[in-house]
Amino acid sequence: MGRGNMKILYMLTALVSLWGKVNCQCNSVPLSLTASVSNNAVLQSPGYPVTYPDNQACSWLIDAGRSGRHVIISGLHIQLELDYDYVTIFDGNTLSDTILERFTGVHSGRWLKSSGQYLLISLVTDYSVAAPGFTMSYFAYDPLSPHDANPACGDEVYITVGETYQLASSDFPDSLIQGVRCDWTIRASGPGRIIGFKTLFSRFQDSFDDFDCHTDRISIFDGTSDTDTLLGFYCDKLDSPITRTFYTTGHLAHVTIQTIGNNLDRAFVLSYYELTSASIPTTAPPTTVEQVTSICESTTTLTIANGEEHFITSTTNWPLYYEKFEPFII
Ligand SMILES: [Ca+2]
Repeated sequence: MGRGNMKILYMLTALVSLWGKVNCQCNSVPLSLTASVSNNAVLQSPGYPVTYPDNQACSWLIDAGRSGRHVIISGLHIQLELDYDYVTIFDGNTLSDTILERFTGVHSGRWLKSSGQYLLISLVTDYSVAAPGFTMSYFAYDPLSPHDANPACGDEVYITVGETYQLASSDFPDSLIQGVRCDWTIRASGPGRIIGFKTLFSRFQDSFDDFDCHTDRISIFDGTSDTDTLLGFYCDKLDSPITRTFYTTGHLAHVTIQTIGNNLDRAFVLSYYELTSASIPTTAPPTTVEQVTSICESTTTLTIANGEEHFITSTTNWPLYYEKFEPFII
């Protein structure tokens, strides 16, 4: 029986057994969400990752907070009943605004940027056959405030307490070109202050095996040059779940970006801010990342210390498809 015939069978079943039954969990008014300039938030469809309900017309309005900012969606994974259930993303705050994308079926690892302050997301499902739905991360990209998020290579950036700053790849979200090398020095307001960094968006799909960032990477140094202590680096592939936070020991930081890999699709947004060492969260993520590879059907013991944050993914390819295992028979 073909997929279409299966759907007709479901339709008949629904008509016979569920006539008049509407399981509506969504409000017709969009749920308002505010995107942060300092953190990613996660939005998921009702019931995710099991199944969404039938007969839904849900919508979510994401506000970047003010004019000049943009809503960035990343890590968008969608599993919908093909051709019958839809996610539509509008470039504005009404259902009559321009459609950025309309999804049905399965999509993985997508990202989108609003042209203005708002992004409206709509989920419409019909009366039978459900699927997991969608999950995505979102934040507000502010290219101008408090400072230019794209300072010229070699610039010194002065920051003050109480603001969140962003540093983005040039022409974000367009891709960086190969062979870029840029350095920036960031100065907090004075001794006794430190600087915290984290990634909001990182698209470095250079190599699935490049977990150590040998090619494209953003590096954070504890001082004013790349000869100072390396605090850590970011080279996360599209949709990496790993968002590490690095803290300087003093009020100076040096950031470098290098792109020498062959991949043409790379971009990033960092957020950073000034704080005192006493205000570092006690649950700060680790400043190094250890990759543990386990073999299926064996058990791996992982040890974590108090305050550490670890991530488990299915494979190093995550969130792309895992590799097919072929039994080897002689
Ligand atoms: Ca459906």
